[in-house]
Amino acid sequence: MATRILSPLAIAAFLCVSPVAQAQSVTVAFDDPGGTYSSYYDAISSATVAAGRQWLDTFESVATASIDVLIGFDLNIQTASGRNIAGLLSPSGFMDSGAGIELRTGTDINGDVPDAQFNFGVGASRYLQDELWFGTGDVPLAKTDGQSVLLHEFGHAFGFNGFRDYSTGISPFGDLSVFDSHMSADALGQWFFTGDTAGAVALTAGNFYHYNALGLMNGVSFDRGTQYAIGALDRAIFTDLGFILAGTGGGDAVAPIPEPETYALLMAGLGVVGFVARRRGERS
Ligand SMILES: [Ca+2]
Ligand SMILES: [Zn+2]
Repeated sequence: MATRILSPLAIAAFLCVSPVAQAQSVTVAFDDPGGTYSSYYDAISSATVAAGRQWLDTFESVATASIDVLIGFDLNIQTASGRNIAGLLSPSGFMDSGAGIELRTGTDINGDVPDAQFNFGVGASRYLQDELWFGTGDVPLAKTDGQSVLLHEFGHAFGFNGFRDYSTGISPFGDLSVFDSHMSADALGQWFFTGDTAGAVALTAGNFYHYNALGLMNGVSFDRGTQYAIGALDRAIFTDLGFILAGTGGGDAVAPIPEPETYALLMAGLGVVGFVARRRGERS
């Protein structure tokens, strides 16, 4: 398992005089035996750090937060996949994201093991090679913005994930993520995320760790030529998940009892995201 560690890319390397000035960071490592896709490392690293930084900047996050991402390349997926590596049961008994816990508290529940893993499809679809665009400035109309895809993946790693079966809505092993704990279905089988801040938000049928409204975490359409951002609805939902908006104060909150969680997502179709669980366990 050749995991090549690129030099950690500090995302906020403040040369601060403050005695508590430790740089938050997003680090990127590659699982790429033989370095087959090494020509993409720089572009992917920059985009991953930039995307992760947007999450760290949006919510109250501690100076010691270091979100460590492992990037892989998968011949068998059409687009991209991602998973959160570790979870922790919250005091209320719901599985909380290790990546989210580290953002908020600096506690790294799985030590040196990466906190999130994102894979890019490199097989027949040539998603990485032909579809994604990495760069700054305007996204070409015929391309999907790689940084936006990574921003979306971070959204799953930090909170849009859970264990419910897409067809039944039931968690097969009884585990519920924090996101799951906010979910309910109406009499017609439409699922909603409900929270004090976000209100009732319709989730995407068959793909319900996404919403139907326009925005970064929508499960309906991920448009080419578009740069996505963390929007008001995303901020509201994350507030309901226990995150605190940057600049509004707040403290740390952690919880005990580690337990593994995994999820995977698969985007299918041109300009359309369809996410499919690839592993037993947490879905996104
Ligand atoms: Ca870790
Ligand atoms: Zn998604």
